[in-house]
Amino acid sequence: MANEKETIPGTLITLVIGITVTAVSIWYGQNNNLLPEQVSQQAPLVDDLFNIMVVIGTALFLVVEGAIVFTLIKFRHRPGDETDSQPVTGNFSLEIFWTAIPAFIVIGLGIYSVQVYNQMGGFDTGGNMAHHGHAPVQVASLPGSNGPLLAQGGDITYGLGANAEMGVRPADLTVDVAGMQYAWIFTYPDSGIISGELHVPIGQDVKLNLEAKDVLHAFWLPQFRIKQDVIPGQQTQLRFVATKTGTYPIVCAELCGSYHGGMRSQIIVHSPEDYQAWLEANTVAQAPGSEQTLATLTDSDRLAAFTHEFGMDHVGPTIAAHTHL
Ligand SMILES: [Cu+2]
Repeated sequence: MANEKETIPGTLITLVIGITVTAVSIWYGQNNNLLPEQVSQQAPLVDDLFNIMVVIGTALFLVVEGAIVFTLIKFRHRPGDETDSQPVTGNFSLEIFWTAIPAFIVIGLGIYSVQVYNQMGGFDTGGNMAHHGHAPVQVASLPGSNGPLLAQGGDITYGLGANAEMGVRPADLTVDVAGMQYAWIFTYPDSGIISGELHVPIGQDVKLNLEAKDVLHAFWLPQFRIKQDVIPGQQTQLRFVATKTGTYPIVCAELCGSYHGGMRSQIIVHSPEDYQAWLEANTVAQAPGSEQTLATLTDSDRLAAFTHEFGMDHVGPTIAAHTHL
């Protein structure tokens, strides 16, 4: 007689909560706006992985925090209740359940992220070096391993390079990047241009060869979703295709000294015509005739242009001490 009042079955409530949590998590995963705009062909690969992690994170947050809030209200101390709570000694099935689910999530995310890394050319960085006059890299496998680990001949390149599809053709544009305390210097081997900013044409396959002059740095293009360590005496690589014209930040992402925070520059993505114009203007400016003027300058004078651009006039002499242009 006491149970005559009709109630909603617990399974139905669980089902509604499950659907709501899933829907909210998927919506937030697609609309989180936590990342800056996408400016490279590689960016969507990284963002899709990130958004899936946000979906899973949101669902976990809602379930865990929801359970805590529900428990706080439902099992709160009521006036006059001096009894002990129920002794709980464990629940084997529940423990299996909450161990297995995170294990599947972590393994799944691991496999997915390796796939993204592979698609961005992380496993085949040196695969296209033969196109640029270097000796072809012979890759050997270590006993017991099933992947290429060591390149014979001492030429090992790390970074994000050409994936299997891009690897068969050389990059459209190659730029050598030197990182030093506290500036980036970009050298264009094809035209001889030296610049404190990175200029690239839109839609072109760009390859960066990175190397540090002094200590460890990291070359980070947040809008392109690529980042690579820059190491003294060891070349690393990045390869990307820009998809949007504009000016975007270049950030050093490795604590490299007292002015690390000021080690910034810019990447300018041009339309093909604008890039051609920049190329011509700078090829003229740095033509052999002007070299004499350049040669009469001291290192500090030559670098003043760069340091001024970065708003770091105070570190000019430091940079000069580390540069051997
Ligand atoms: Cu740095």
